[in-house]
Amino acid sequence: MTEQTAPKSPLTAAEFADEIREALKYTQGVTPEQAKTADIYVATATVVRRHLMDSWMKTQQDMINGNTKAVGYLSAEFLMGKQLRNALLNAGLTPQFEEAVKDLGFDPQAVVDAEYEPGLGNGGLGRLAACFIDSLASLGVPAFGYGIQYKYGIFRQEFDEEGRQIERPDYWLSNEDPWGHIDYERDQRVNFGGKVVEENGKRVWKPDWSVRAIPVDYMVPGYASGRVNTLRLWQARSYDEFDLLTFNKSEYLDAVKPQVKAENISKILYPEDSTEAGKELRLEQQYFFASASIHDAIRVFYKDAEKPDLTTFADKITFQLNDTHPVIGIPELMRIMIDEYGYDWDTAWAVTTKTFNYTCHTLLPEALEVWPVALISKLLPRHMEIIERINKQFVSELESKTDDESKIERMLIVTNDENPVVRMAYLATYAGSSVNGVAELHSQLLKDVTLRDFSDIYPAKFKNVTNGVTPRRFMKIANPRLSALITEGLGTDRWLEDLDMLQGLAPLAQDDEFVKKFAQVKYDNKLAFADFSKKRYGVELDATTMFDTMIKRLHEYKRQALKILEVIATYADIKSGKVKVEDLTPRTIIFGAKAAPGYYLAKMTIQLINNVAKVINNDPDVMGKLKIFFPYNYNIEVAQMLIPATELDEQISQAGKEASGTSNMKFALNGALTVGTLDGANVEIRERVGADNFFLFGMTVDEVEKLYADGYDPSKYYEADPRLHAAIDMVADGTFSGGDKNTYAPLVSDWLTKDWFMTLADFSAYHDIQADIDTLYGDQLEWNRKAILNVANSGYFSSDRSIEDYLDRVWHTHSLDK
Ligand code: GPW
Repeated sequence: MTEQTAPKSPLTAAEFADEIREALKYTQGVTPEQAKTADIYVATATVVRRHLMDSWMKTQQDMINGNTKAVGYLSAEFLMGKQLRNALLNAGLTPQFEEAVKDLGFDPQAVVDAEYEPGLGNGGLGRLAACFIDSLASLGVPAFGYGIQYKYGIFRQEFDEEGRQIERPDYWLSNEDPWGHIDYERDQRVNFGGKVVEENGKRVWKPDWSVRAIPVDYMVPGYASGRVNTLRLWQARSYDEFDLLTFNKSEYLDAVKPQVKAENISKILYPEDSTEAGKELRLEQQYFFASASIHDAIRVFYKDAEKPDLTTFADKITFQLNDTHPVIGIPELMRIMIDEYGYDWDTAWAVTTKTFNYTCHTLLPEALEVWPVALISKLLPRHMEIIERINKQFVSELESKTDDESKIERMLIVTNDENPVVRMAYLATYAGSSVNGVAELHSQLLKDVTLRDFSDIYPAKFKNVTNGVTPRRFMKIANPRLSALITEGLGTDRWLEDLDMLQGLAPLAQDDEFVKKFAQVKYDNKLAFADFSKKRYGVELDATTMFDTMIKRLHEYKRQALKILEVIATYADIKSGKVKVEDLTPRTIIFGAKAAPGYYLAKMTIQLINNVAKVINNDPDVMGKLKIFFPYNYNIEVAQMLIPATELDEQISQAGKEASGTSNMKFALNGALTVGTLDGANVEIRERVGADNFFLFGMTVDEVEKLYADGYDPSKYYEADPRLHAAIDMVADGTFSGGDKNTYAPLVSDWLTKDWFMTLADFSAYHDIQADIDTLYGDQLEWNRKAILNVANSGYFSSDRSIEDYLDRVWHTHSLDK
């Protein structure tokens, strides 16, 4: 008997079907006969939401009335993915749903597919936030996710005839959103602009425009915890109906300007990932959601009290700043306490420093946000005064701790050059209780390099919390076949709450029967993905080839170029006869990646990949042996199909550049082997799954640093390795651009003269390791044994464990039921 601990509602399928019929009638006004698939989806969502309502209300009550400190996860991005299957799972209604919907004459998967994916994030950072709120709820920790309900999420990607990326608006709210509840009664005013004046010896901010922040609430149901938390996303609306004065002058368009300006704030997600976009509107967004969220927390935890005792605020809630985007919340809490509630500076400072913690997600200097003093002064003049004072206080604190003036200069929160800026990471590090990186290597490099001066002076603030991913979405929901096999192997499904239990699979890697079942699961997942790619993209895939996948934002440091150059080199070897096509291990190479719309080289790399695909996929000389598939608009839905079907996972960033990575964890948990560098969380994955079960190549962080220091010349590598030479020549000679030698000239020139992320230097090692990969793949039993060991030893990478680490090391709080 297998133990079943998954949530299970007593509702029968027949009752579920009746409730769907009722929702169809009373909320949508259609009969089951008139209903379209999308109607069934909306009705089902309505019903599931009702079944979660009691737990949601009880969780809120317990949170407000209990004495457990809550967590406020402040994030500009929440990349949630589709909600229906997750809500069904956590409500214990999945089997009833399948049966009820079939009885109503619909296909359950089609109903699930009818949901439009909310893409309110760019990539890893936003998806991490979504995994974290899932785990907070599953662990029963009272928490709010706070962010922005963008009207347009991450752009929809298309490719044109030439293989170039086209960005289309993602109007995800064009149909009904049954999950979000707009709570007009709990709105907040957010002010901007104007000036600060002196009144009765006090600094008083006289803003000149304001925006109405309206919360849209989403349920965040926990798995087997009976708890449902809240994701509160703010929408910006205007207060001014019409400026009648202007209107009377019949300047109609001018009259609606304030509305347009206000509503612009939540209109669009900035599509840059790991690159700073120092735009005024972005600062408006950041302040908008930080301010509304802090005010909201005060309202919630002090029950709308006229005079809340904010000296206890840090006992009610702790705010986690997801990178620097919400850091403006720090001077905002100072301002609220001093200006709105009359506390003195020291009291406000004591509370503020206890309330905020900061997570850094990068090592790239260009991703560390700075805001011009001039811009903050214009948009938030009172905050600029507060930041200046924090900076002053910081400098005197530093002077008492060090005589090193150049060090103090380097550490300034507000620089004192000609065009002074505020360094948000420094502000967060000084004002917060804790600073953490997202993988061990990353946290170490933060201490040693990026924030070294700070870690010298405030060593106790620096912590590591290695990222994690939710096994509910990325195993149970995305990979039902493997989940069933794991449950069979372990004799229980409790591993979904305690992922370390996967270790129990390790002995089964020696059991040939189990290994064969595992291999069958992988094969079936590949067939399912091939089916998906045929239906969605019209592309036929051969499930007997190795599925070799690289999915992540297109960025130079992630080195998609390394992958495509290696594929080209292999192709060149076949064309020149150096390698016989029969000797090739057949591979399907799959890419998924969006590039920031203004990122020239990244977009050119997309174009190159698409055109290499065109040439290789149509060349009879390699037909059936080598195929590239680049599905456009990679998103969570595609990830959920593709990760379970992947055998080889590419994590090939330059060492010291990827803070953590999280798809690497999803792949290991779904039984892919990784080919990767010693970067980010790859290091910890390899430690856990074992060096024998991981394809390691490339330079280490120290080697990279040394090479930079010695002076890096990429052309030497081009000259030294004929395979690399041939590959780059093929790009340059027009093979992938219809003979046009100019198309990729900027890319080729960058490789040969700059190559900042040392793609060329790592090429030979990367090419060489492909032979090891092919050899192992030739022994399917061995390959799958290693894949099982990857699954068995990756339980550590559950986001439940990450959240437990935050609870212990950073938040010092616990579940409601403890
Ligand atoms: F630059 N990450 C991201 F640090 O997805 F802000 N977007 C971003 O803007 C930044 C980081 C930022 C990613 C990291 O690149 C990735 O390594 C990490 O796994 C992920 O954040 C979650 O921590």
